[in-house]
Amino acid sequence: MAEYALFGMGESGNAYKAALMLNLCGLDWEPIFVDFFNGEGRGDLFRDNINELGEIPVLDHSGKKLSQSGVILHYLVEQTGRFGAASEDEAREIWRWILFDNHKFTSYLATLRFMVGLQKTGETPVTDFLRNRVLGAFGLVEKHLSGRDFIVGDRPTIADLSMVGYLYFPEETGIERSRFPNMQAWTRRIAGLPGWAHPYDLMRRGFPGA
Ligand SMILES: N[C@@H](CCC(=O)N[C@@H](CS)C(=O)NCC(=O)O)C(=O)O
Repeated sequence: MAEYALFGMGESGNAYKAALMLNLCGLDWEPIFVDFFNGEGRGDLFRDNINELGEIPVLDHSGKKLSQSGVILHYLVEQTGRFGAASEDEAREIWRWILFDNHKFTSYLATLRFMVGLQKTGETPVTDFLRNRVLGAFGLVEKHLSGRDFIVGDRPTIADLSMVGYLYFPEETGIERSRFPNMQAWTRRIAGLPGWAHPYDLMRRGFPGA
């Protein structure tokens, strides 16, 4: 049995944030597939034993269970000393970007990609709203990345690993990525790190027909 177990699935960019950190750090880890699309996360078994919030990812480290990707990333920094802050100011910056990511970047993009790219809902007022929110967030990040290689400081941190969580998926979202060249260069930079792997190569996929 591996030292770390990660409850998740391939389509989950939130799980990918943790999987990417585990892989980049070369840790001994194994993915545990959660049949999210068939409601496993909504069942009592999962909520009573794995995560009362009914969410993936969950990291199991020697029986200690952690949820919320930002908390998991921070815990892995504590365990490994990798991808963390070099000062207290940097630590606050990292948390600022992770919180921004969880609220304004990941949540809208993940929902847009789920509806348009996986469920194939077609265009609806909801997808239009979500896309506009994503475009707003992408615009902020594009500007922030002007003249810098990473989100905080001059090296990759867990802020980057959190924010790229949904940026490697191939499914359609109706967003032209070439409008955001700084973001494209940044995602390529992260993908060039030793140990990087695509989410679909790290965890089993669960979407029907995938
Ligand atoms: N802020 C959480 C979000 C986790 C999350 O929403 N995970 C999704 C799958 S990608 C989930 O389990 N959703 C279940 C639900 O919302 O009921 C994190 O970063 O871990």
